[in-house]
Parts: sequence; C-alpha cells; structure tokens
Amino acid sequence: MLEEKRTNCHFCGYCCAFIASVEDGRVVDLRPDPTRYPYDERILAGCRRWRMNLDVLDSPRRVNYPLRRTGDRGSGTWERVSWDDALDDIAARLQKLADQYGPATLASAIGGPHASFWPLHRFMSLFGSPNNMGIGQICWNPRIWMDTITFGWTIEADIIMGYTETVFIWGTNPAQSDNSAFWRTLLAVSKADDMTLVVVDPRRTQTAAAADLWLPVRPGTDCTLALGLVHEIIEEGLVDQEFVHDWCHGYDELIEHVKPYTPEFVGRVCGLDPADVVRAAQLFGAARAAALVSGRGIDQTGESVAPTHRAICCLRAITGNVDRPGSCLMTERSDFTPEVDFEMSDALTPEQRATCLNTAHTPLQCFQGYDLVREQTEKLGRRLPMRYMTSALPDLVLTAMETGEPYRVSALIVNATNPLLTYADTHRVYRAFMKLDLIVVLDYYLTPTAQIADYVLPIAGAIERPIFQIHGGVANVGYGGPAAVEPYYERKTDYDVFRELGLRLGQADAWPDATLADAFARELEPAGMSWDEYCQTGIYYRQPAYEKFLEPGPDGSPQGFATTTGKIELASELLPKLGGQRLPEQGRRMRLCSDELIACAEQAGGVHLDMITGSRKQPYNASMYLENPAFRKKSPHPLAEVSAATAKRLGLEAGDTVELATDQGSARFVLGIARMRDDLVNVDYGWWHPEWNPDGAPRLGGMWESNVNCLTSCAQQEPLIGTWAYNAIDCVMTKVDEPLSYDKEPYPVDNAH
Ligand SMILES: Nc1nc2c(c(=O)[nH]1)N[C@H]1C(S)=C(S)[C@@H](COP(=O)(O)OP(=O)(O)OC[C@H]3O[C@@H](n4cnc5c(=O)[nH]c(N)nc54)[C@H](O)[C@@H]3O)O[C@H]1N2
Ligand SMILES: Nc1nc2c(c(=O)[nH]1)N[C@H]1C(S)=C(S)[C@@H](COP(=O)(O)OP(=O)(O)OC[C@H]3O[C@@H](n4cnc5c(=O)[nH]c(N)nc54)[C@H](O)[C@@H]3O)O[C@H]1N2
Ligand code: SF4
Ligand SMILES: [Mo]
Repeated sequence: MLEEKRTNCHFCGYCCAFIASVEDGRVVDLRPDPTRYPYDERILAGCRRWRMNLDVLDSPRRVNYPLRRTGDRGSGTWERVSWDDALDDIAARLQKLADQYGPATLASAIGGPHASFWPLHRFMSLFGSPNNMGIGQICWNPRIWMDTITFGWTIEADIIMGYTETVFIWGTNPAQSDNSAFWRTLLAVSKADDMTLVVVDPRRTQTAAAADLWLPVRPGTDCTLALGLVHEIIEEGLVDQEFVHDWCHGYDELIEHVKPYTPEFVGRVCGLDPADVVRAAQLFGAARAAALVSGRGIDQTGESVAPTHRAICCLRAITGNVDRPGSCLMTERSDFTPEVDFEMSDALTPEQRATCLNTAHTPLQCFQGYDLVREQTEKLGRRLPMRYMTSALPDLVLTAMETGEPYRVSALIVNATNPLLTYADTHRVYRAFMKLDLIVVLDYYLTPTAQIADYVLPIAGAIERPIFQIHGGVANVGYGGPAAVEPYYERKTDYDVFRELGLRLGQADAWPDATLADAFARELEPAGMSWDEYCQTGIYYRQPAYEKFLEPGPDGSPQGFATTTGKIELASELLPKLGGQRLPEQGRRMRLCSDELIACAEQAGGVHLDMITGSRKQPYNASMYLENPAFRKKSPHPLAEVSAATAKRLGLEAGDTVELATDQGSARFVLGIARMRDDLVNVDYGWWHPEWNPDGAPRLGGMWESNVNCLTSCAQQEPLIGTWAYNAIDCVMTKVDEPLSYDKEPYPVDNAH
C-alpha cells in the first residue's frame, strides 16, 4: 500500500520539508512539501542536492551493518557483526580503558551540524570525559562567546525589508553556503532602492557581486577595519549618544582606543581604499537600522578572532543597532528544554572537570571560563550549551594521543565528522589516531576516517530519523519533522547508539526515552507543543521581542544586559580577568611557512602567497557529496584559485596543476582563476575520492593528494578560545607538470556493506 508521509531533507542545516511516498517501508518518491517550513518551493528549485535523497537512502556505498576491523588498523578488511556483539565489545573496552587511565581517556569528535550532538555529549558527560573535540573553536564559539561577553547573550540580524537601511555581510558568502531564505533576502536587499548591501570579503563572491559596496579586505585584518569604522562613526558624529549614555560601558576608553584607526591607516593595513572605509562607516552609522551578519571568514582567522568579534560588537552598540527593529536582535532563551539540560554536562564531577585539558591553555574555553560567563547570563535566566563552549582543543587532545601527556587518550568516538579531511594538520591527526586502542566511527559511509576505525556503525540518515534542529539552544527556534520510514537494513540513529552504549555502562537513569522521537517530544514539552503538533508545521518559532533591555527586571527597574556592569561592555570587565583585552586589537597573523621552505620553493620557481581555505561551494559540503557523478561532472576538480593578475604574474593558466605547501605538508590542486585580491590563493577543502574502493591505508580513498588540511595547523591558537586558522595563513605554490592522479584512476564501486 502506498502511503504519504511527512519527512525532511538534511543535506544541509536547513532541513526542508518533504512528502515521501512509502511502499512496504521503502521510499519510492519524494516531493517538496510547501505546507510546512520553510514554506518556499523556490529554495528547492535552487537546491541541487535534495534529489539525491532516494539514492543516498539505498546507496551501494552505505554502511548497512556494524563492521568490525579484522586486519591491522587501516587494513580495509572488515567482518559484519551483530549490534549486540559490537556494542557489548565497545562498552567493555571503553570500561577497561577508563579503569586503566581514567574516563578522560575517551575522546570524541564532531563536525558540522549534521546531527543532534546532545546524545553524544550526554554519553560523554556520564562517562566522565570532558574530551569532546569539535569544530566549535573555529565555527560557532568565537561569535557566541564575544556576543555574550559584550551583550550578555547572543545576537542575530533582523533584516526588515523597507526598514533596515544597511546590511553588512562580513566574511560569509550565503550565495554558496546557505541556499535558503536568507540568501533570497539578501538578493531582495540588493535590489531594493532604499537598502544598501555592504560585503566584506577578499573574494568577489556572488554575494559581493550583489553588493552596493564591496570591501576586498586583506585576510585577517577585519579587526582593524571594524575599529576604523568605529573611529569614523565617532569622527562624523554618527554615534547614538543617548543609547551609548544609557546602555554602554567604556565609551570614553573606546574613543581613545580607536584614535589611531584613521581611514588612511585602516586602508593601508587592510589593503582598502580609505574612501570606501569612510563610505562603509557612513552607511552603517547613518542608517535608521543596520544589520550585520558575520561568518567563517572571521571565525577562522586564528589570533584575531576574539578581538574582531568584539570590535564588531562595539560597532553595533555605538550606533544603537542592538535589539531594535531591523538591526541586530538579541535572541531569546528557548521555550523548549535548552541544549545544556539535554547534554547533562553538569553531571561531570569536579574531579572529571579537572581533567579538562583546556584549563591551563584557553581560560575562556574551559569550565572555569564557562562558569564565569554563566554567572552573568544566569542573571537573566540563560545558559549557553556547555559542551560546545568547553570543547577540547584538538591540539591538546592530539598531543595526549601522541605522547600520553598529561594522560593517555586511548579511545575515540567519531560522530558525524570526517576529521582526516576536515580537522587541521591531517598528517598529525593520522599519526595520533593510528596510536589509539579503539576508534568507533558512526557514519553513513566508509570515509577515510572510518577506514582506520575498529568499528564502523551504520547510521540512519534523513528520512529514516526524526529531526529537531536547534541552534545550540541559544535561540527560540527548532525545525525539522518526523522520519518517514524505519531505518533501512540494520542502521540505527546516533541517539540509539549512544543510548544503548549508555545502558551498557550504567547510565540507565539518564536515558528514559526509548526513541529519538520520544526524546524530542520531551524536549518540546516545556514549550507547550506536542511532537505531533510540531510535525504538522515543521517548526517551533517565537519572534524575539524588541528592546528587552528595557523590560523590568526582578527589582522593577529595566533589566539591562546580563554582563558584569549590566550594560553593553564596549570595554570588557570580564576578559581582563581571563588575561584578555578590555578593548579589541588585531592579533598576529599565523605563519605556516618557514624561511627555508619559502627559499626552497622560490628556487624551484614557486611563490609565497596568502592563503584562505574552504570557501564554501555548492553543491559540495565539506567532504560530502563528491561521489555524485552529476556534481563531479560539473565541478570535477579541487581548485586553488588566484586572480587573473596573480596568475599572469606567476605565468600560470587555469587548468595547470599546482602544488601548495606549508611546513605541515603539501597537496596538489588544479589552478582556477577567480575575481579576488591579488597575491592570495583560495583553496578548496574536503577533497577525496569516495568513488574509489575503500581499501584502507595507505590510499584512504585518495585523501592525501588534494587535502588542504595537510597544510593547516591547529598548533597556533587564539589565546582565550583556542581558535586556530584556516584563513589568513600562508603557503608556497609551485607549478607541477603532471595532472592530478585521479585522472588516471578507474572509478570502481563494489563495496556493498
Ligand atoms: N556548499 C556548502 N555550504 C555550506 C558548507 C559547505 O561545506 N558547503 N558548510 C556549512 C558550514 S559547516 C559552515 S560553518 C557555513 C559557513 O558559511 P560561510 O561563513 O558563509 O562560509 P563561506 O561561504 O566559506 O564564506 C566565508 C567567506 O569569508 C571569506 N574570507 C576568508 N578569509 C577572510 C577574512 O580574513 N576576512 C573576511 N572578511 N572574509 C574572509 C571567504 O572568501 C568566503 O567568501 O557554511 C555551511 N554551508
Ligand atoms: N581547511 C579547512 N578546514 C575546515 C573548514 C574550512 O573552511 N577550511 N571548515 C571547518 C568547519 S566550519 C566545519 S563545520 C568542519 C566540517 O567538518 P565535517 O563535519 O567533518 O565535514 P563533513 O564532510 O560534512 O563530514 C560529515 C561526515 O558525517 C557524516 N554524516 C552526515 N550526517 C550524519 C549523521 O547524522 N550522523 C552521522 N553519524 N554521520 C553523519 C557524513 O557522511 C560525513 O562523512 O570542517 C572544518 N574544517
Ligand atoms: S536546502 Fe538543504 S535541506 Fe533544503 S532541500 Fe536543499 S539540501 Fe535539503
Ligand atoms: Mo562549520
């Protein structure tokens, strides 16, 4: 019998609604469902991924049964085992390792927002390990931390057509990274006569091309630019004096601090025309309402990351663009159970917290830092998710794996990530992982990381599992919907895996919900919405109120901001306690090339260039979707892009093979030409060959050849959070007279597991 079932795509964080036609537990057709969130079929019309859903559900490359390694680590030989055998053995081995070295011997790794990560985090909290590595330091935390330290909570853009006058898009390219309503809004902004779009990006992206003003900033100098805008806004008398007087702390200090940041100085440092800096300041400062969205271009610049976010917060504050219509809105706490309660991080005992490796290194991104900030946010009844904000620094976890110092990290759970492609310094990650006693990978495919695991556990994906996607619990929004079918073959949801491991390790009390849908229903309960009601619309959302800082607090006077002073802290009272700056100042650039390497490359006819990596490109996502033949036909090569002028100067042409190197390692790419700053190379990330047989080391799916993370490093970090750099780094580039090897390789697919 054919049934119509509501469900959702999850090939990006947007989780669009679909109707699945289901026959005998199998999906036979899938079509967009305009009656549920995001209610906009145009998004799907512009999306190249969603039609893959049916193929992915039953791809011959999927892992369908638990696999246990039979040969040496990375041998590429597996046996199929039952779930009970796999989970019994994993639980027993984890317990043994914890008895021997302490629970912190277990580390975990997560990646982008592919799954709900609280089940893993809950498992880790109850197991007793703080060592969850994530991508937090370089993807989300910097902004969340600095917004919270400045405003007492996080902030997001509130673009109102016809009201907001200026929109700044800073270090983000939604044209490629966010195929959603947001990109459509930006297109509308760009067309509106009464709105101005300003884009800050070293590349002339599609977003930059739509802008009224494009600032092609030199990578890593955004803090200086933001301070320059603050300076100019003050000079031109565009400050919202009343707001600053009533609600900002440290304005006089800020005035002094930004004095040197004249348009000429900023132009020199940032490689911009000073007139453009002035114009941008006027556009932001004079607007009735100005909104600002930042992204990975800022988050992944190493040492400058915290000061850049702080400077941007100051820019919003002195212009009064805080919590007012059409500007930058403080989010609300969630009505549903916040992530922090579901992850159960408070279960870690003081002794277990003391094993947190970050404590001595990154005073903000650790439990003590979290507690300091929590004291502030709790004044207004809010808490950030703890696991993300305290996530362990990969540099320290990798050292513990490699050397056993300060204690032995011997086991790793990899959940929805492919660290051999996406974590910094692949050679080091590989060396460290190869030393482990136990690696368990939860994934759909035999990724390069899965190929060196002890166990690969088959995971149910979109359509086979329910979705309640929340923003780490820092906003009052959650979206998604129900599963259309039971998982195919023997796949399980991530939740089931962590619950069943937890049950084997004495965590029964913490896992009352038999299924993920039950857990989501419980998560929604405090919001007064049932799971079924939620599934009907596919969204829980409440628009935040404006000017919440004026609402009466416990004593009847305006509640203000949840900071040390109750005001917006232009000058931070909290950061100096952690060894940070009261007022922001640009950090040093991270250099990955030694003088010897540069000299050597120059001798071989190469050059030393600025490098940015990982700029998002549809239809791929990090290391995913490269197996799609249609995608590969259209976007066949891992590219290293330079401007036409740079290519000419170097005597290179589009299509040439180039080798890029740093002190960490090298990788090869095809040269592309794109509109961007000169003397800069923009390098794709995530490239491997999922179409090759997953035959283990040394090939590991062809991941060594064009993997830009063979060049990056997490060993140099921003001092408060631990952010390393994927942008604003350097490399040497030389021409190579042979094509990339995959051009010669066959594309066999015969791995049915
Ligand atoms: N297609 C696709 N979409 C994705 C993803 C994907 O892998 N593929 N990944 C998802 C994830 S995990 C994330 S975090 C988001 C990220 O989403 P975004 O933040 O929008 O990331 P990008 O699209 O790479 O845009 C970052 C921009 O910053 C610019 N940039 C680089 N260095 C600097 C700098 O120093 N200063 C400034 N001002 N700009 C700089 C780059 O040129 C680039 O255009 O995308 C999500 N969406
Ligand atoms: N050089 C460089 N490196 C970067 C970046 C960069 O810009 N430049 N960006 C960084 C950023 S912002 C991010 S977020 C990371 C992204 O890094 P990752 O998240 O590691 O990248 P993906 O390739 O998306 O890996 C996701 C893996 O999870 C699997 N998967 C998908 N959904 C699920 C699920 O629901 N459950 C399970 N168990 N598995 C699932 C997929 O099959 C895939 O193998 O990369 C970071 N690394
Ligand atoms: S926009 Fe994202 S969630 Fe929506 S259909 Fe496309 S890939 Fe799927
Ligand atoms: Mo990310």
